[in-house]
Amino acid sequence: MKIIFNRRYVMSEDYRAMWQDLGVDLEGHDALLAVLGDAYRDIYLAQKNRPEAMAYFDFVMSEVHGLRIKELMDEKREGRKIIGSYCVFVPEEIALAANATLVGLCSGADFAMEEVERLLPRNTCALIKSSFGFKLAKVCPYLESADMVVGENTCDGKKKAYETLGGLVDNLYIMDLPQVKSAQGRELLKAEYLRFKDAVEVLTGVKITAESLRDAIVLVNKKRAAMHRLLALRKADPAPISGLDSLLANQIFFYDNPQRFTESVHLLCDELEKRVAEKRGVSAPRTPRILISGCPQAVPNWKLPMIIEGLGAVIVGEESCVGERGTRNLTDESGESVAEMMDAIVDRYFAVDCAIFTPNGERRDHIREMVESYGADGVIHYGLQFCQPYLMEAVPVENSLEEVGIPCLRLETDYSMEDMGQLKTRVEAFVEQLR
Ligand code: BJ8
Repeated sequence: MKIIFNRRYVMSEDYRAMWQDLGVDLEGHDALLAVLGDAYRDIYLAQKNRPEAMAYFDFVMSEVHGLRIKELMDEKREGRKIIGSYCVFVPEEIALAANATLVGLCSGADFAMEEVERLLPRNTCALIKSSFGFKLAKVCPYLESADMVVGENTCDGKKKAYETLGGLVDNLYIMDLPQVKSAQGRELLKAEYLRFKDAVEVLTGVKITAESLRDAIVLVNKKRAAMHRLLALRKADPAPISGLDSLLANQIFFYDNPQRFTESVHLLCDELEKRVAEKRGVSAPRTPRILISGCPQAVPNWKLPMIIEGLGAVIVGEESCVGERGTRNLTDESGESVAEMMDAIVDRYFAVDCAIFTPNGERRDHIREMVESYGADGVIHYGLQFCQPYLMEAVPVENSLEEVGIPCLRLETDYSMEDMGQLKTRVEAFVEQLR
């Protein structure tokens, strides 16, 4: 089978035997890839004036269930373990230091919804339902290849859903997470990261050393620093890259080989630097600039950016776990012992301002800082239907932005296309207001 995402790259191998070995349902998987390929062509490849260096990211997407899975299978044959995660609180540094690869698990599209709603209440957010849909339908080769799947006690929906997921996934590991940024909260996170370190060492049979942990910290820091460079370039007016393409880089951050990803982001940034110097952008100067804030947008959830940029605005930042909230801070590299480095990892992750924390004023501060530094004219708050943490925080976010005169549009949606018309109307009116 060949899957063609663009003219330059054609999936070169037949991966069906590999998918079959993993227990992937080929019929359902073909249907998923067909939808994904069509969406990618219509949304991504139809964009005008894309940086040449996006060809790499197009290639990764075209091979996201092919070559990348083959690479993971090759790693497994060499004795490496694969760990799947649903949340940015799962530290990649610990996995890498113990000879494991961490991958994000698909949760950005509706699949097998009838079966999902037999297990979960209808009023569960699309992200959780999607993770169940991919498992029930057996269409995610990442999930099927994972030696350990980490679920985290974040929102109520996730933590109760994982109780049910435990019956479907036999290698599910649950990580407890604090909900308050207190000394006790930090202690809980530290205890859980130490417990996770032990579990990963048991899984891989590899003891984490100061050297392996330092190498892993440096590697992940480099990946994040490359993203910081990309984010900084988006501050230019005209914006040198679309929000859709930047989101793609943020999404691929969770799947790709870390070194190769870092190099590819730097190559992209080299090209964007030239664009900025020449004042060349993806849209005209003074195009309305929008910051998206809220729930994560996992692959292939490109609905909202497609609408926003299709209406002539440009997205200049994502306050999201698939965005700046996920990549914001680096881990201190000065620790010498495993204990010191584990403390540095705890400090880095404890600063993530997910809406599951209470109170969570830091997130409001970060949104205002991002508006200022990216020169955003307005904020679109993206809440997934039934996501209590982010929908609850949407009102204080809007109020906080109003205080500094920044318009905010609160949207609530899911992964279906049924509300496209309504969303377009609301976003169009908002973009007009910003002009
Ligand atoms: S650190 S944002 S990745 S938990 S959309 S499942 S919150 S009901 S995804 Fe998240 Fe980790 Fe936080 Fe980030 Fe629940 Fe809301 Fe659904 Fe959500």
